[in-house]
Amino acid sequence: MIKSASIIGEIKSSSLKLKNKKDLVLLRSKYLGKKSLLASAMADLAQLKGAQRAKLGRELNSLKESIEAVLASAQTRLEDLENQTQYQPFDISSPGKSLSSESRVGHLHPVSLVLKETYQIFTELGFAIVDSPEIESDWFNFEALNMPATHPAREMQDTFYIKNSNQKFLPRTHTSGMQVRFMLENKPPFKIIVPGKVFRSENEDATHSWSFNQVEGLVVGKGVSMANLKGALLQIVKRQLGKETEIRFRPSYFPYTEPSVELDAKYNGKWLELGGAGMVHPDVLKKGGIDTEQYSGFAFGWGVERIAVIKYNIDDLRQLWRPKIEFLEQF
Ligand code: FA5
Repeated sequence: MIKSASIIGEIKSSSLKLKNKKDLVLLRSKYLGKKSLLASAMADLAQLKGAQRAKLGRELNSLKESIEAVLASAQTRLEDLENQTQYQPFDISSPGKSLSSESRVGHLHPVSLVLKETYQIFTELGFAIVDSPEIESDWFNFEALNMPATHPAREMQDTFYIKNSNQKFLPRTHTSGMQVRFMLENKPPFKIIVPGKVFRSENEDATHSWSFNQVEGLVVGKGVSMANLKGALLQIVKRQLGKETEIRFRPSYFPYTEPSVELDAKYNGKWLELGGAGMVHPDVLKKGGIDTEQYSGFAFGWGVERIAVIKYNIDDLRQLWRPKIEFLEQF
């Protein structure tokens, strides 16, 4: 006669003491193996007949199912235990590995390297670095800069608009939106640079991407002239790109500067446009609440990726923002 209840009690208490999967295999063979009590009771079934045989058969099957259930839950418990030892919690604030040939240590992105140097040069020259919003109002980005809704100059800065804003807000197309924003909140004289990301609906190529960085410059004071603008830009750009870099100014047009110029640098035998600049248009100064009888100013805005292209001899500016570690590791 087999005592199911005591067998189940026995295996349950043994299963709680298991330490690893090897113990589990031994326990399984003790209760379900060829030499187990259950196996010999099953073999004895053959000698019984009729209803007695059917009754005992049912009892043995139910015992087998109970044993299997105990073994399955023991297996789950052991697997959980194994995972816990495998994935030990660790302190993410503890110091990293020391420098060695195997450890990969990150470094600044080439655009960040260029910006770091830009900040150094401009702060030495007494400029303040001003933060600015990436989502700008249509008014600061365009209207305040003499580009009303129908102005053809908007075409060159075709862009995305913020949904449900009735075309009032946009990811800024240039950092120039900061000019009037800053003038309204500060009294001249001031010298600032405004670095930041800008966005355009652009046909991409080796020198154009849909999102890039600009550095805006704005200087307002008494007697600020075009000669100051030229001198400052020549000095700053040469410091960033090296004295030997050939640079030229070319007449241009921006609705918010008068006169306007474009600044190019020679790269691989060709002229590459770095940025636009000019004397701040009196209408723009007025919109910023500045007395044009007393003050004048110049502004410029250049592309940071273009500086990186020349400085690091990169053949396609789009590579800078592709997640390719082999490319970025070169800098
Ligand atoms: C402007 O964005 C004017 N706001 C610059 C300015 C500021 C003029 C202040 C006058 C006074 P432009 O669209 O040309 O101008 O862009 C300036 C520079 O940004 C370009 O010369 C170039 O260096 C860079 N740039 C323009 N478009 C792209 C692009 N798609 N990808 C990468 N760099 C670009």
